[in-house]
Amino acid sequence: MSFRHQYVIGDLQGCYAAYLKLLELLNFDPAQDNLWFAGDLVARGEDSLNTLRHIKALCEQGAAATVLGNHDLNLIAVWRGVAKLKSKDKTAPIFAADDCDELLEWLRHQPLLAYPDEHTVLVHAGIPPHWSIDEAAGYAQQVEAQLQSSLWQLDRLLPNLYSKEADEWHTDIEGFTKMRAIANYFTRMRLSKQDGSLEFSFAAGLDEPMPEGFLPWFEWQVPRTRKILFGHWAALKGEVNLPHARALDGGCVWGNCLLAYRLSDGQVITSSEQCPKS
Ligand SMILES: [Mn+2]
Repeated sequence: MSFRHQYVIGDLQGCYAAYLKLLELLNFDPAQDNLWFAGDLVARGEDSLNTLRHIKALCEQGAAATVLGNHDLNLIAVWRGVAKLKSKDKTAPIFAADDCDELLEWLRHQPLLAYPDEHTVLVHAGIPPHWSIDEAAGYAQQVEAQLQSSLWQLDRLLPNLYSKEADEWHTDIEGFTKMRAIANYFTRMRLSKQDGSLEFSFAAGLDEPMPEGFLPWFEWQVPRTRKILFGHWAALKGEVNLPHARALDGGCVWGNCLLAYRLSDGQVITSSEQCPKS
């Protein structure tokens, strides 16, 4: 199927009004156009429930696709009783809704990595410097298989996806440690070393001092066969635009904007609609 336009949209975080405004700006038509989402569909914005419902419906009619972010994984963990609902996340209405189970069943079947077209790859946080894109796709599938498995298997996986300290990646890493390391690269990474070591405390902008030995993951010089489109790092405000990496989280939920990257020409369309304060 060929689309009129395809756009990759950065972190929505439940900013439903800003999302609808962006669709209006794009003149989005689900019969002709296609959307890709960089994950973190839900959390701090004013209406995560309707954001999730809207995107699920679009995906089911073949007009959209998404990858999972850290807030999406957290929503699944809260659903399964593995994580506590954080008060700053405005996601309680999802768990009170009649269609909660349908929404979460759908969400856990979404991938960690997707190919919007032959030139790009989409992930929530990034791809570490010590993995090729093909290797990354293989690792993504290993975690996706467990997320999409039986609820019994899902409930074994979820508590193991969390730890304060980042795990070291090595060739014989296995089991849940490996699953957690993979999920951390795809959904939480900002700074890394060239060997893939991670640092989770830094979330500031690029002009702030960084811990010794670490760089933003996309600054390690690695030949890439596709441009990596990513969200997650709101402090970048979508301003990182390298030949091999493009930031798309405009920090909408923090009072900035929502970004849509047009796949055909790389143009970025910005919606500055402010989120209602809740
Ligand atoms: Mn995130």
